[in-house]
Amino acid sequence: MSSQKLAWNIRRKALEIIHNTRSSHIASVFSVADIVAVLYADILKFNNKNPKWEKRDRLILSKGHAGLAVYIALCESGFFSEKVLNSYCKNGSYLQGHISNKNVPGVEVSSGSLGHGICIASGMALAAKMDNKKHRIFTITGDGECDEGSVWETALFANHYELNNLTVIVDHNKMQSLDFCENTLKLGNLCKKWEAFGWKVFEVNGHDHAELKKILKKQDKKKPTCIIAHTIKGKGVSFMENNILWHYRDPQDEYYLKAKEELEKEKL
Ligand SMILES: Cc1ncc(C[n+]2csc(CCOP(=O)(O)OP(=O)(O)O)c2C)c(N)n1
Repeated sequence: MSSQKLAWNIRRKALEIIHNTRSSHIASVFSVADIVAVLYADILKFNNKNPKWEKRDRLILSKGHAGLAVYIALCESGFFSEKVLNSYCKNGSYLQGHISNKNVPGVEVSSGSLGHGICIASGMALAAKMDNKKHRIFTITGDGECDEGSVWETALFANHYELNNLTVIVDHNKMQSLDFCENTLKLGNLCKKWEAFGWKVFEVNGHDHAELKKILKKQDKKKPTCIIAHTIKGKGVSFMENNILWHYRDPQDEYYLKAKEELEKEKL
């Protein structure tokens, strides 16, 4: 499946599931949908018949509240059925709102407490280097998540150990849960900050698949890589874009119908 089709499926299915289960984080899922789609369609090496295949690349979604995007990508990539996907956030389901790896094939680690997934990713990268393994470790963090001190501890750590097998993608939508990042805790110039910590930094449009594909293939000889992906929170549905309400709100009634209509117009 093409990354474009996968991204559309992520948005369209997420709308249905979040509407049905009255769960949250739809704008966060839409923000990261293209990044997740390009990773699963074009970049990550995996085996859906053997999720623990030793040579697989690892993806750790550090902004675990957007887990539905990864669950949908995994379902579309053949890791589990549509029936399992549709159990998301329902009683008895293993598919928790914040991404969980318990009994969910393809999910590497549970996350959701911000600032932790990225640390686990750097530990995995160090372990892979020590064992002389060639797989890569990718992790996606939010820009609000960069308020966490542990993110910057990871930045130091990965530089110190020359973890060139580690790629951090910052979903830089300039928003967090209750306000814009600028009003919550100023991040300044994220590119310069990661560069100052010794990382190879790229800046991309986080909704441009060709650009993402090109940059995600790059790996420095020594440095860990940080991709600052400029995104729009709520991307794909006009009234959700850059509107803080849709971090937690679930689309019902006319909002659901309007969102569905807009997405259907873009169907591939
Ligand atoms: C340690 C921790 N503190 C607070 C929260 C509550 N929380 C959930 S999502 C969120 C906003 C995160 O913003 P960002 O990383 O920019 O994610 P995005 O806006 O892309 O969804 C917060 C504060 C959390 N999950 N973990």
